[in-house]
Amino acid sequence: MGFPKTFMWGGATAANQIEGAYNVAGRGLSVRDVMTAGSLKKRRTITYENTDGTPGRGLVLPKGAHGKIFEDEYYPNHEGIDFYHHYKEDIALFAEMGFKMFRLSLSWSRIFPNGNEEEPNQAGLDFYHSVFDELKKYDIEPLVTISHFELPLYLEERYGGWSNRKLIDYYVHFAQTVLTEYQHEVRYWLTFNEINTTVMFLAIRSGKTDDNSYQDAYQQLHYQLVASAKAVQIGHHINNDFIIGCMICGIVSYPLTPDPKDILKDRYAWEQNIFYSGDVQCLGEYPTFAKRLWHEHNVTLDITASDLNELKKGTVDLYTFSYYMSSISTTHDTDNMVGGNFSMGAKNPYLKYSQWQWADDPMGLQYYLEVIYDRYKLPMMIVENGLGANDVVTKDEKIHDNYRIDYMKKHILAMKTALNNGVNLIGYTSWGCIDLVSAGTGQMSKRYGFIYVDQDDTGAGSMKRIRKDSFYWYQKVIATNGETL
Ligand code: BGP
Repeated sequence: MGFPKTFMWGGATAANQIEGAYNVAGRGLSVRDVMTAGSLKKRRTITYENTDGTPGRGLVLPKGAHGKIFEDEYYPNHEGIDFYHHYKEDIALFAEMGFKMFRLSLSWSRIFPNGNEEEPNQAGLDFYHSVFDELKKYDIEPLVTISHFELPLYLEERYGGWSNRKLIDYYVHFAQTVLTEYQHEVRYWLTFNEINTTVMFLAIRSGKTDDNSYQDAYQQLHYQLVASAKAVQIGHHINNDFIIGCMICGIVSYPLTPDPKDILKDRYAWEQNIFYSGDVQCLGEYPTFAKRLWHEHNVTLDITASDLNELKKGTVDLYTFSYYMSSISTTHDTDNMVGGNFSMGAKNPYLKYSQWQWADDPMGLQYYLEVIYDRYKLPMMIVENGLGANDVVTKDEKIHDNYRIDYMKKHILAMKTALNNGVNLIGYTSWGCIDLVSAGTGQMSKRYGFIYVDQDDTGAGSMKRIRKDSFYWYQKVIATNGETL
């Protein structure tokens, strides 16, 4: 057995990492537009003061940013890879590789510049119509993430972002608008990118419970889960054929030792980081262990009876996730530690690590697929996977990225094993199919693409697109439906 004939091969991106054109056609500022490459690299959460004097929370903003742009700083989001002006060329390249699916997200502030308007910005809506038209030309199915790691800056400054219940309504209005507008062009939707990271990244970054950050993170996550459930219901109401998914950051965790304390800690890591959000989105209610987690973190949440009702009615049709690496849970002290962006903790002696200290673990992907499929029995899709690396362009303009081919080959084989073991895996969109700005570091030099983009960490470059060796390799993978790897 191999991949089903209908298997959706493709690639994935996010608006704030590719589009650029941050200040054209009526687009408002997004939180990402005021994050410098430096602040993204440090990836720290700071407290800052809003323009109206109220405290801002939870965002990685340069001190004193307040939506101001400093001319001497580099803001990677401002140009991205200028997909806004290159989308025809880029989609033609995706088609050349044989893509069946392309994952992209919508820039919220392109459609609602401040996030709280009644009427959408027509020019913003039109841009995505053009993108969907172009995809249709080549029979590439769009997979749309409604919100991928960004929101209009105004909503952050005025309301404190997702810490405020009001955000549910603004998101729902945005979701309803786009679900309606693109109903004849888009069938596959994801409500939020990596919704679980609202709490998980906090756990990875600090592991602290001595401040109120967990309180805020769990509250934000609750509002997002309610917003997601409402969007799912609206989507199904507009068109019952819509396939709407959750999107979970899938970091597999293993215990370091057979010490029962490690085993339990590992189980609890799965519960907090992976199952908590997945259970709510797939099963429609908070799991039993949620109460223990809230108690442990000293969290008291604003959850109403009507919220719980929404969660129940708004379960998803599809489980999607990102997969890059596995991690280790332990209660023991060890000198063998990793500390890269998004990865932290004890090192796994059985695995190799990337330049950014991400564990290369294809079997972890098989493990994750099997655990999750058994839990929810929903169709699954891997909507992010890939290897970030500093690619080198040779004098004759070639990129020999055999390390990337090797990484993906192993992961696709792991998918095949899971499929043969009964997992209903329906698609694979590798991350950053074209080079883009890294979410964790804010740099261009952490590249994932099959297509190289001539743009460096300071924003200099010709934006020229060049096919890497992996481009031709992936083309063959798709042409043979995963048989030639
Ligand atoms: C995921 C995000 C993506 C993407 C990816 C790789 O968490 O959904 O937006 O960027 O990670 O991370 P990075 O860009 O830091 O290498």
